[in-house]
Amino acid sequence: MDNLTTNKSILDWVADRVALLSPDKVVWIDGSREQIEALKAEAVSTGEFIKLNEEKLPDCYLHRTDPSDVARVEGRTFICTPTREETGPLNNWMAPDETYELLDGIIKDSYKGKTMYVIPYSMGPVGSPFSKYGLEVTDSIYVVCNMDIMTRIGQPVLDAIGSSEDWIKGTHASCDCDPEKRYICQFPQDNTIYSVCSCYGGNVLQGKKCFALRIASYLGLHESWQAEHMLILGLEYPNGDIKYLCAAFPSACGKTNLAMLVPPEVYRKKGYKLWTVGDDIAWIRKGPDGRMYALNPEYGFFGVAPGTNEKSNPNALAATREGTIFTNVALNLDDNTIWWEGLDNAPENGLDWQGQPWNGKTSTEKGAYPNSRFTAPSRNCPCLSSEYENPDGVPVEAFVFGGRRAKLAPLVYQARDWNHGVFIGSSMASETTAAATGAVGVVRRDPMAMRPFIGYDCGTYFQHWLDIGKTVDVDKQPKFFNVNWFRKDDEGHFMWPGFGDNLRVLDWILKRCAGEVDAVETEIGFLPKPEDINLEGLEDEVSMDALKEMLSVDKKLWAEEAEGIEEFYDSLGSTVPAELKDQLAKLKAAVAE
Ligand code: GTP
Ligand code: SPV
Ligand code: MN
Repeated sequence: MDNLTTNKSILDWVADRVALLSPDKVVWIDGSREQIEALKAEAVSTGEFIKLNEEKLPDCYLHRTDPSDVARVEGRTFICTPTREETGPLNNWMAPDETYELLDGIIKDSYKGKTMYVIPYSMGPVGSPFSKYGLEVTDSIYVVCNMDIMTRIGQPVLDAIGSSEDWIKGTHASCDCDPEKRYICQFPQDNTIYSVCSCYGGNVLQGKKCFALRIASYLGLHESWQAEHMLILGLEYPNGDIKYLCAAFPSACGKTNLAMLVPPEVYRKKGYKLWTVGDDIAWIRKGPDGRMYALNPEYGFFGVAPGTNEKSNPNALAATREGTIFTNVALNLDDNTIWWEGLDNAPENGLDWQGQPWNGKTSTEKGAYPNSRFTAPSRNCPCLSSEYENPDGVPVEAFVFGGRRAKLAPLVYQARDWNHGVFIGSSMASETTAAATGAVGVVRRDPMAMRPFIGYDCGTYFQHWLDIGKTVDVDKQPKFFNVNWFRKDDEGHFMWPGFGDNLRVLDWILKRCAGEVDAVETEIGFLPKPEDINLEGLEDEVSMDALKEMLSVDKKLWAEEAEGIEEFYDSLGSTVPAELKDQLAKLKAAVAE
């Protein structure tokens, strides 16, 4: 096939990749449907994809990854900068030259007998002032087809790059998928990414975490913008006004669900509507009017499958009914459809996520892996915002942080100002989930839900947040909030119904932004008056007493929390901004008995 570009930097790099990887053949991904269809057919013929029931799930496929390769590997993810200090203490570090040598040694000639696919992709609509471009070479059709859903790919991207040398160089090599040789490496100074010995989404769909967060956060630091692990949603009021907010929750803590929620009936009847702009990543910058604007650089949803159902998230489910790739879910052999925990009617005649015979009625084993995922095109989402492709993004009223905290964190509270908001984000903690390898349910600090994704030093990242605030007029600054849907009672039950009912909290948040409701000032920030959270239609599920408990501040627990934050800041070293230490001192003084 002919090259699709005359860009010398691209052609030289591709030639260099060919020399290193020794593929039998090079295929440029042009973005045509015919090419993608042919690749899917090829993947079906080799067993890499299982074609699902065309009537029930048109153009949908199942893929299983190696059982050792089912989540992001934070322990094997590296930021490779000339000095250790640049990466900060939260990131793993290796020196660039040694790393290239190590990785090139592992992947040398590993494409022998295979095809090298060259994927030009854009993060953000092609041509938007926010957008950035990259190329990923891969030996995996699964990666090509996922990138096709998750990003804008092909000839228009090469045309937009033109003769520029400003694009991200990405190398993916599946090799033998050996976990001991698995490396996910970002080289921010070189605009370079390597994903080696893995085929799991977050490790190898480089547009997502590697580029749109790790590399992009580094670019944002130097270009005065932000790349955040945030959903973007719009709430439409009965009068037609739409207000947008961004929310950062750690992996598998509810971004996709919040971004697509169905308003409770009492709101729907009044004419409230919710619109999805993004479910995982936001690129944020100041607009010409001085307000902050957010854009979703992705083109699809790589969502957690288990728990997604008609009740919890009908919009996500609808998004997966066509053109979707399912990874590590169970297969229903009776009708060749898929299944995961949280759906009704577990198949009796099924295969589990590893392809073993599995009876969903009798088995005590899980059918789907807890971090099984769907890759669904955004256009399928029934509540996709009309502003989704707006090249300028949407104006942001609020930044919302949140995590899984069984105790302590109230349902919602508001920061006093920008710097206090940055303090709240910087000190977030959450229970770990199956989205990354390692123990599940352990509380750890996860600042701004970015712990695994900051492409440089954490203290410097906090400073960047503070610096951005200084560039925005106070009356145009988004307001900061913290939410917690995961508070548990003494019996271990969630106290808040969550999902669609979270709109009740968003309603309060946006009312605060509009100055339409007052609040109670406490030691930790502004809390709602319990009567200002609309419980209409929810009276049977949440009592006023329970709500009051979810909106209370336990000073003793907060004093312990402040100790934990101090320990965390100490572990981050000298770059933690003095402003945030002052915020911590204020909290400590306020909650001291
Ligand atoms: P990543 O894609 O890993 O970044 O995850 P995410 O933040 O998009 O999380 P997602 O919305 O996929 O939710 C993850 C899990 O949390 C699912 O099992 C959901 O069912 C559950 N969940 C989401 N929202 C809520 C909620 O409001 N309450 C409760 N109890 N669980 C929720
Ligand atoms: C996350 O883990 O935050 C995800 C899934 O969104 S992954 O793409 O694997 O990072
Ligand atoms: Mn995520």
